[in-house]
Amino acid sequence: MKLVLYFHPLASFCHKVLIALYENETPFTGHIVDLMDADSRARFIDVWPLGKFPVLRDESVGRTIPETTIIIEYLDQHYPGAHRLLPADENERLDARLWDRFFDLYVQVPMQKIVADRLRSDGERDPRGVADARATLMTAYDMIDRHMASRTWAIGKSFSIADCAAAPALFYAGIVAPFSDTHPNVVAYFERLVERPSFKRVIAEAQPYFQFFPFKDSIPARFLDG
Ligand SMILES: N[C@@H](CCC(=O)N[C@@H](CS)C(=O)NCC(=O)O)C(=O)O
Repeated sequence: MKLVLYFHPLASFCHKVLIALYENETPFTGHIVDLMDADSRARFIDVWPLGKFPVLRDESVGRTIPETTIIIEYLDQHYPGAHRLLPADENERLDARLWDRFFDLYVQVPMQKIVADRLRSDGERDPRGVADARATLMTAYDMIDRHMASRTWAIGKSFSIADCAAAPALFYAGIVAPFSDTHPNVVAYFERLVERPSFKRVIAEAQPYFQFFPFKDSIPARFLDG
């Protein structure tokens, strides 16, 4: 087996796949992509022209696998570990895929919009887009709060791909648009995610890079300690 993951330790979508890999202790070689470095960027564009990471490369079959959801499904199909992140039961699997999409599209994507806007120069900012992203996040928090009132993990009792998506999404979203005083079930769910060893490891590995996060001053102190 020769799995190579192109990623960056600070990037939230990369965290999603790292959690899946760590949950099953799947062996892989990490290849850090620095998009600010012209050579590193050019080499990565050769692998995946859209320049979005993470991307998995399975050298044993010469296959490139982009998109976090597809990467986790690929790992589940071809390198299954003790912990199946796509449940065997059809109804549960549909639920896992639904909540995976939910956390990607309605938490990660609006969070990314807010972060990306902070990096723009004054004349390039998009206040309307940021306001829309904040509104989407609030609706998503309301929905997650209702959903998690009766569940341990996103689809119930077992940890799945949906929780891999939820952990980094809520981590960064909670920094740019806090839910701590308004959504108690989101808070309780997030605390369970934070205690998960796979996610703890991801956060520990991201710590040296938090200084580059545009909202670094709002990162809770407990995540900054080693
Ligand atoms: N839909 C993609 C999203 C990946 C994505 O947006 N990755 C971000 C990092 S968290 C990225 O590559 N950003 C760099 C850029 O857009 O230039 C997935 O699920 O893999």
